[in-house]
Amino acid sequence: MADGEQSSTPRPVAVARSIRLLGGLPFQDHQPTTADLPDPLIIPVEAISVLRPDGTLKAGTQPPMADDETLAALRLMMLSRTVDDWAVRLQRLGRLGTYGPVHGQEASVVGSSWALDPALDWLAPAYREQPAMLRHGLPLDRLLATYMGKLTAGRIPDTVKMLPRNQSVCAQVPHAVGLAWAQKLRQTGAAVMSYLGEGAASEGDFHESCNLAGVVRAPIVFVVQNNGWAISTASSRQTAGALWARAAGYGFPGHLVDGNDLFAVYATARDAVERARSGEGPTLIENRTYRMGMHNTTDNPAAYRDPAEVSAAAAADPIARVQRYLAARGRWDAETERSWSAELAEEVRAAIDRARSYPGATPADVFDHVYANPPSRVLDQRRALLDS
Ligand SMILES: Cc1ncc(C[n+]2csc(CCOP(=O)(O)OP(=O)(O)O)c2C)c(N)n1
Ligand SMILES: [Mg+2]
Repeated sequence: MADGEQSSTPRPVAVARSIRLLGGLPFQDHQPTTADLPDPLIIPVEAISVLRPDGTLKAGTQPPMADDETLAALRLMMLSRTVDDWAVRLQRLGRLGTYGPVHGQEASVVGSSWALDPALDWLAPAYREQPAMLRHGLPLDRLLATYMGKLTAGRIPDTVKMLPRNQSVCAQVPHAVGLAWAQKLRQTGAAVMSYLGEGAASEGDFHESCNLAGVVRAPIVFVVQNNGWAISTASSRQTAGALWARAAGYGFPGHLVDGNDLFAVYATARDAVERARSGEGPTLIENRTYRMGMHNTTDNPAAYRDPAEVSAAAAADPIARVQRYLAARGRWDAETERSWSAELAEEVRAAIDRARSYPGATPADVFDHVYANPPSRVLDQRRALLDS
C-alpha cells in the first residue's frame, strides 16, 4: 500500500494489533485460570476478557450489561442447555432427527446474538446456534419442528430476519456476505451476523467471503466459534495460525475473545455490529470456546477425545460463570436456580408437545417449495412417486 493511501485510510486499531502480534509473541502468555483446561479454553492474555471463570470481573473492566439484562441472557443460556438435554433424549427415543448440541458454547452464541436488533439485523446461522435463532424471533416449537422433519411447521416466519440453519459446512457464509452487501446497496442500515466453526474456516468459501466482504465493505460480523473440534479433528490439527489474525489480510479488524465469557463476547459483538451498521464494514471475531457435548447425535466423542478434557472444561463453564457473578451481587441463589430449571423444563416440554402436534412431512414435500413452475421431468417424478 502506498504511503498516501495509508494516511487517507487509517488502519483500524485491531488490524494494527494483529500485525504486531503476528510478528511478535502472540500466544505465549495465558490468563491464570486453571492449568488443566483443554487447549481452546486456555485464553491468551491478548484475548478480550471481562468476566473471569470464578465470576469476578477482570481488573479495569466494566460489565457491559446491567443485572436485569444479564439475568435475561442467563435465562436464554439455560434455556439452550435445557433444549439440548431434551433434544438428545428425544433423538434417542426416535422422536427427533439428528441434533447438534450447543452445550458449552452458550456464552459464545447468546452473547454475540444479543448484539443484534431482531427487527433490523439479519442472522445467518450454521447448525449450532439455536439460542441465537430463538432470540431472533424463531419460536421454540418451530425450531423443534424442523428437527422432526416437519417442513411446513418449521418454515421460518416471514417476519424473522434469519437464513435457514445450514448443515453444509460454511455454505451460509457466502450467502451472508451477499445479504450484507444487499443491505448496504439498499441502505437499510442493517448488519448481518454470520456464524461458522473453526473447521469451516478451512473451507474456500470462508476466504472468498472475507475477501469480497472486505472489498465491498459489507456490513457483516463473522463469528468464528472455535470450539476445539471439527467432529473428530482437533483445532490444533485444523489450522496452524490464528483465525482472528486472518482479518488483517482482508483489510478489516479481527478480535480474539474468551468465548466462554458472556460479557466479553457481547461487548465485542456489539461494537462490531455498530461498526457494520455505521458503514465501516466487516469484523471477524474468534470466540475461543469448547464443545462439551458430542458433535451431534450421530457422534461418539469418547472414541477420539479424553473424557478428562471435558471434565476440565467444566471449570470454564459459561453458565456457571454468569451465575457466580450474579450470586456475588445478590441476584442468584440455589432456590432461583431450582425454580428456573423447573420453569425452563416446562417451557421446553410444552414446545415439544406443540411441535409434535404439527402435521408431518408428506412425500410431495420433496418436490414442492422448490420451483414456482416445476419442469415436466420433476412433475413426472412427482406423479410416479405419489402413484407408487
Ligand atoms: C461441505 C461439507 N463438508 C463436510 C461436512 C461434514 N461435516 C459436518 S460438520 C463438520 C465439522 C465442522 O466443524 P466446525 O466448522 O468446527 O463446526 P462445529 O461442528 O465444531 O460447530 C463436518 C466436516 C459437511 N456437512 N459439509
Ligand atoms: Mg468446531
